[in-house]
Parts: sequence; C-alpha cells; structure tokens
Amino acid sequence: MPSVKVPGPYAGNLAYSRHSAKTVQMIEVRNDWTREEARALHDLPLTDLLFRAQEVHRATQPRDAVQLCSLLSIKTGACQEDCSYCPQSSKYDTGVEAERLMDVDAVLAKAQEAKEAGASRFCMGAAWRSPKKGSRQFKQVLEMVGGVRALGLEACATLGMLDDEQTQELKDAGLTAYNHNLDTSEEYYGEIITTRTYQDRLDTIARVANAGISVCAGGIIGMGESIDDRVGMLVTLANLSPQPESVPVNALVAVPGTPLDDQKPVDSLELVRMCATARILMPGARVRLSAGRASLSREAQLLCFMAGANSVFFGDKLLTTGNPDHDSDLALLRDAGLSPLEPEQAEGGHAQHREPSATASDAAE
Ligand code: SAM
Ligand code: DTB
Ligand code: SF4
Repeated sequence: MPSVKVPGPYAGNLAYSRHSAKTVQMIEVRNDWTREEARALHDLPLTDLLFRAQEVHRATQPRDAVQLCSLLSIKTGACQEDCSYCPQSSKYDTGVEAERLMDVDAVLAKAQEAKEAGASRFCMGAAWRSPKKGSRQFKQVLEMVGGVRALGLEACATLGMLDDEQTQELKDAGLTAYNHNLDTSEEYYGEIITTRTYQDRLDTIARVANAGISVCAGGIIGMGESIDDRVGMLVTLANLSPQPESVPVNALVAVPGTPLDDQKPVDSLELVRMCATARILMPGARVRLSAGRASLSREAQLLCFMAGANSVFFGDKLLTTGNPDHDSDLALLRDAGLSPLEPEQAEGGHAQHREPSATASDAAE
C-alpha cells in the first residue's frame, strides 16, 4: 500500500460541537475521501484509531447515549433476489418459512411493545425486491408508517428498491428513515448479488435523500471481501452528499443453506475497526452496530461503542435470526454508564449539521 498521510485534525465547518458554553469546535464533513486515506485510518494501530474516532465522536455525537432501534420482519421470505447472505431468498433452502405481509394492527402492537421496552426507532423490513406499484400491500405499509409515528417513534422501513412515487408516498406518510444498504464495495458486489446492480442501490438511496427522508445505508463484513472492499464501501457512503444519517455495520450471520454459510466468523476487532473508520469518515452519522451482535462479548461491544458506534438493533430478533434480548442490552448499557437515546434526541438534526446536546457535551469539560 502506498504511504499516505493520515488525515486530520478536523478544521472544517459543517458539523458542529459545543464543548462548553464558550468553545465551539468544528468538525469537517468531507465528501472527497480517497480509499488510500481511509485505508490508512483503518489500518492505524488500534489504540490510535480508537483515539481518533473518540475525538470525532465526542465532538459530534450526544455523549454516552445509544439509539435503540427495534426491527420487525413485516413480510418474511420467498424473496426473488439472490443476495448470497440472505436467509430470505427463495433461491436457497434455509428453512425460513414464508409469511405474508402482517396486518397493520399486529405491526403496531409490536411497535408499542418496542416503545415500552425503550426503543426510539421502529424499523420494518420486507423481503421484497421492491414494493409492487400501487398495491394494497404498499398502502398497508404506508398505514404502518403513520401508525408508528403516531406512537411517538421514529419510523424506518427497508422494502427494497423504490421509485420516485413510492418514495414520496413514504415521505408523506411520515417515514423518518429508509434503510437500503450498499452491502459491500462496487467491485465485490457482483460476487454477492446478481439480480440487481450497485447503481440500482445508489439510485434508490438518491431518491430517498432527494425526498427528504433520512438515509440509513451501510453493509456487511465477513462475506469473503478484502479490507480494501470494506474501506471502499465506507468511502462510497462517506462521499454521498448528504452523508447517510445512519450507517449499519453488520457482521455476516452465516445462515445454513445460504452460499455464504461456510464463511468464518468475523474477528470482533475487525468490527471495531469498521465502526471507528465509519465514525471518522461520517462524523454526523449514527453508526449502528447491527447483525452479528449475538456472538459478540460485552467487552467487544463496548469497544465498538468506544470506536463510535452509537446505535443498535434492540430486541431478541433481527429479521429472521437472533439478537441479544432486551434485558441483556439494558444491563450492558447500565453497567457501562450508557443510556438509551430519547426519541426527541434521536430525532436530531440533519446528519451533517447535528449538534450534541449542550448538557451532554458540557460534561466533557
Ligand atoms: N429486501 C430488502 C432489501 O434487501 O433491500 C430489505 C431487507 S434486507 C434483509 C436488509 C439488509 O439486511 C440487507 O441489505 C443486508 O445488508 C442485511 N442482511 C441480510 N441478511 C444478513 C445476514 N445474514 N447477515 C448480516 N446482514 C444481513
Ligand atoms: C441492516 O443493515 N441490518 C438489519 C436491517 N438493516 C434491516 C437486518 C439484519 C438481518 C440479519 C439476518 C436476519 O435476521 O434475517
Ligand atoms: Fe430479498 Fe432483501 Fe434478502 Fe436480498 S436481502 S434476498 S432483497 S430480502
């Protein structure tokens, strides 16, 4: 690898942090990252990388707070896409039973439960390539979005590719954020999915951003990709303008029957490096420590939080696979002195203009 100067310190003027009543620190949000720069950061000695990530984190994010997002599969399995990691693809025999779109009331009951457990965001996932245009099912999803918002929760959905009209309808229904992952680098993408292109994904992300819906976009590690692929994906995300509001970092859950079922588990320190690099490249984003947490120790999760992760999926199920239960996550937060981000904090500003709460950042002094 060529020798590259590790970028920093941050001196731009796009993400603001109030360190005390007297000082305001500016953190630059850049959309011109090169892979070499990002790789140099990613490969720093881990303690240096953590230190750099903490500097950015403390300057831009609410202190000691973790956003709790609950996830629900509202339509499961029988998906026509061939994403190699996915237990819901109809191309693989994974034992996941296909289920029709859930009723609105049943989804809202789950959202209410999630709220009572402490979640501030509720994310609804459907195993679709894209919602059917003008369908009854899509109208039902719009009702779900309105209902989740009426409960005082942020509403997120992940339904596959969207067209302009669908995006606008979701916006009008009150959708807070839309999750659509890049999954990996452009170069490696063809090894993982053949039924839609990288450009298709970027197009949906651009539609969502243009409609004024927050973009939640990230990817997966542990699919046989190289470190350059991981860094390449982060650079593509960081160079989107605006940068994503949230960035899920998933470790592959290798589900038997999928083409990736023999991948070896991701080393937890590699996840820490991804979280830290994402934090430095995307100062205003919530970095979400996502799939794979069930097999991480508490200490490894805390290292990810130190690296800049400040959001998790909350509840004992992701879409079809397991996740730590409410009690163990609440105990982890309590023992670490962290607290769930309240919905009004979570509502926040735009990713590139997020200001941490004065109380939280003043405590840094
Ligand atoms: N069908 C929609 C789509 O693909 O856009 C939405 C749901 S899809 C399951 C959402 C994301 O979950 C995928 O893009 C992928 O990043 C993540 N995911 C799916 N299966 C996973 C697995 N086995 N391990 C880790 N992440 C996974
Ligand atoms: C994301 O990046 N990860 C979540 C959410 N967005 C939709 C999904 C993880 C799915 C893990 C496999 C499963 O449970 O089916
Ligand atoms: Fe279908 Fe989404 Fe799974 Fe791909 S990731 S197979 S689109 S449910």
